[in-house]
Amino acid sequence: MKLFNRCLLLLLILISCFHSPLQAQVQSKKITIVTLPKHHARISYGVQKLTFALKNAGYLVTERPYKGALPSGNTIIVGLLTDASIKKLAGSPNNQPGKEGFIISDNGLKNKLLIAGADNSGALYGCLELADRIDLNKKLPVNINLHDQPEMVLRGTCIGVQKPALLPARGTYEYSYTPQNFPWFYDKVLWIRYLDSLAHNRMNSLYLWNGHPFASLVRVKEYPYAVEVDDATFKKNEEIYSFLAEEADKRGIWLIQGFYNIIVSKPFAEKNNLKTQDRNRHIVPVIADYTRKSIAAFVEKYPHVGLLITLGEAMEGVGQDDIDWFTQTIIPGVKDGLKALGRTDEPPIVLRAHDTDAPAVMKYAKPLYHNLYTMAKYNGEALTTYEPHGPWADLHRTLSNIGTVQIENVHILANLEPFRYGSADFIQKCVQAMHTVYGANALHLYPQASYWDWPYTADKTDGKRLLQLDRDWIWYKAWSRYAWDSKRDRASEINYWSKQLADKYGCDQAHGEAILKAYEQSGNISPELLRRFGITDGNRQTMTLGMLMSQLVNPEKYGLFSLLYNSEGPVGEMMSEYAEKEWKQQSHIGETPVKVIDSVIVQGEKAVEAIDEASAQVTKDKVEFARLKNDMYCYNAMANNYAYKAKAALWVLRYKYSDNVADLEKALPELQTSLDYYKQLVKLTENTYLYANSMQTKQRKIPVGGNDAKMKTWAELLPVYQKELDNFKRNIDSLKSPQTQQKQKEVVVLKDALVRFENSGSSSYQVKAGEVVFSDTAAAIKNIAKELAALKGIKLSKGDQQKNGTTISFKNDRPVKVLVGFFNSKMPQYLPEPQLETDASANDFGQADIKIANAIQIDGLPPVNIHTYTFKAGSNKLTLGKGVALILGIVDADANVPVYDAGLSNEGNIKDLRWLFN
Ligand code: GTR
Repeated sequence: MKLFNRCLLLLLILISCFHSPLQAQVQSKKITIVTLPKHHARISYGVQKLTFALKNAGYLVTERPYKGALPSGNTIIVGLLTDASIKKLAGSPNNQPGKEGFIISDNGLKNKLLIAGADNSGALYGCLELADRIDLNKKLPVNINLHDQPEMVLRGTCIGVQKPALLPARGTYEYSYTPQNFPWFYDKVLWIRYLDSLAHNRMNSLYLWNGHPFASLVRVKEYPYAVEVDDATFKKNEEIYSFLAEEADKRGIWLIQGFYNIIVSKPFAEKNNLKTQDRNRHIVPVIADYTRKSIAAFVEKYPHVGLLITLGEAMEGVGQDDIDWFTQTIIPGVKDGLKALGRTDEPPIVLRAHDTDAPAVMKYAKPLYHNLYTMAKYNGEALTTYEPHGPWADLHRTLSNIGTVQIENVHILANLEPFRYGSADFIQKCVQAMHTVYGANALHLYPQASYWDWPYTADKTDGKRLLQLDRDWIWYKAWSRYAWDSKRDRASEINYWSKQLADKYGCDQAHGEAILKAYEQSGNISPELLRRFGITDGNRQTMTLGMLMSQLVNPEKYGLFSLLYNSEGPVGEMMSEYAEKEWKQQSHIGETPVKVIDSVIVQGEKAVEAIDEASAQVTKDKVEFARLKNDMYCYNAMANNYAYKAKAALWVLRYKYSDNVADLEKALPELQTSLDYYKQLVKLTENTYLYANSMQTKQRKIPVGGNDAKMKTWAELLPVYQKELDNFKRNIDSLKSPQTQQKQKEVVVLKDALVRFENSGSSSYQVKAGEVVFSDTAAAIKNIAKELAALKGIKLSKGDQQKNGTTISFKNDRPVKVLVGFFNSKMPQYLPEPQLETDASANDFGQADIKIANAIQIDGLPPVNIHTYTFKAGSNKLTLGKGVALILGIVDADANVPVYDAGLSNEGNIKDLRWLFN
């Protein structure tokens, strides 16, 4: 008992010793947040976040409305500069913050701190800024007088309401909003997490991408049958969409719905006997009426949601139709909606410069509507450079100069998928280039990887799949940080990011900096590789899966996308140019392939070194760190795989001039080394990744076709690369020994299939030298690839093709392929070859690739490349857009149309080296 009493006494003494300071501490940590009555939901949201941060730092927080006087204790006042009482407290700041700006100041305010926003978003950002500072230092800042505002006016991300594969019997981008298609779309908790993260990054816009969202979201009185979801889903959609728009608005985020033209819903198409989308369709009145009314209904129902318009892909190419559609259907649709609401303000409309002549469209649209924005892809569908130039930069500048705001679209990152990317340095320089080179002032950001698979990443995990939102935090954070302010000083940025990384992985600042270094070294690898060796900036190429030798030595045979080289990198040389100059002993210009070979090898090594250095010090989030580390090893293996392959390719390109087999022999060990690195990549990814690319349709072509979600892992591709090496060895051997020299391959002579033509008036001609190819000109064949010489072509009028396009109707009992000759020229009179970068349907008939290149020589005309269009048995129609092309015959679908270069061109023969690897 005595002992108990003694203990109790001791305890009481101890308590009393600590009591007074503790009480004092609590006292000084009491704080009141005062807000003006009837404030906007954004301010409530900001105050809520601020309260949370204060409480976390140990403050006792109370909130109360302003009633004429301020409390005597520690107080934070949150309001708008437009309010007289707030303005008074702010004094008369000489630099009043602009749109979305704020002041945080305790200047001359004793125990008061003021957060004054230029507008509701500004007040929100002021609260978030203060909350961040409290989080960092665990206390309220003192002697603060901060004025800030964002540099870019729109800062947004996008989410694809789309899937990795097409739905049965549906076209590209055709996904209705249903819980079956998109379970995540109905997950409110996930939305809140995502919106919170956007707000935390000070993003103010969120774009939803879909082909035709209207039939999932609105009913049009005149077209009730167009809705393509059942009643229960429709209700759910209304509910979740309103929730999303409202929650976004609370966070200062403007929701924007994207759509493609001209796509209609399936029930609408069926009822009106139309296709849901048709690249070659002109404007049809009933579709125009339906679309206009759908847009009006949408604007009426969701007046605070903006619209993002793609005037292309599913609409007859660039031209008057685009202008008419925008000015006579879309803008009037928005205006109808506003009129029905009695509104006179104009919600913003964003016009994408994709597959359309945006400057021309804007010229006609501007007088009709005032709140217009433009948007164009920053580096195509990839991340390649912060030194853009050339014609693509010209387009951006033209759009910026219109006087409306130009938004930079960091589109699908086809060369970054699926590895982690977080080079703050590269990203900052890109945002700077957006301003200085392009004259733009807004950002639209795609997910770093797995766009088509939102919300998941490609990581293979034991349990739950990772979310992009979590995994790619640094991607979102870096772009939005520089969208807010691109001019931040580099030395402080290194500190900032090192601290972020040190906190995330529980290591000291120095090791945080090592992690940053790994990100930044690896961050140059994919951009450099694609811009120097790639075929395209489009997502038809998955760069991390590697490239075939034939693609490196003859990229022009794979639909080389010239913008990649003339715009989307620093000035430099392609491999073929480099090889030619070397052979001719001419001097080189700018970034050469050899420079990139050397630089990616070094960067791969440094990235691995840096991540290894950090490795031992990591104490937090170890599993994620291990994944990041593995990615650095992947970057290194990929860099070397490409570098050694490019070295091999340069020897092969030299052989083009030297005809010396010794050059090919020098390529062999380089190719072997490249394959060894690829095998490393297979090992590193086998258990860590589900796929390399999230678009898993036949639209994927490079390195090989991605039909039916195949060929999407490194392991699947390995046999292909092994085979190209074996073939190369064999072909070198056969070149070396004349006895075993390749036998001249038998020439396949293609034969006409049995087909009944239903076009009236068209005549045929024998496809051979001397024959005239058009009904209205004298142009005649001079030389023709031997395979084609037995076919009958269809003689068409060149003039008519230019004016109206080409349609061939026929009946066939067995599947067939139509051989179409495209003139290899960018001149507007010629029909452009199928191009997946601007037309996602460009491989619907298997027509994307060139089969026989330079197949026909006609005096005065460009060389002709043959593509084939496959049709099932039945009544068929081949529809081509406006422009001159040749229909060279129809053969059985299983006929073997060889893939090669016949070299028949008025400019002389072009050497094709692809056979070396076949
Ligand atoms: C296409 C690309 C699509 C889509 C489209 C666009 O060429 O393949 O995935 O991104 O461009 O820009 O809308």
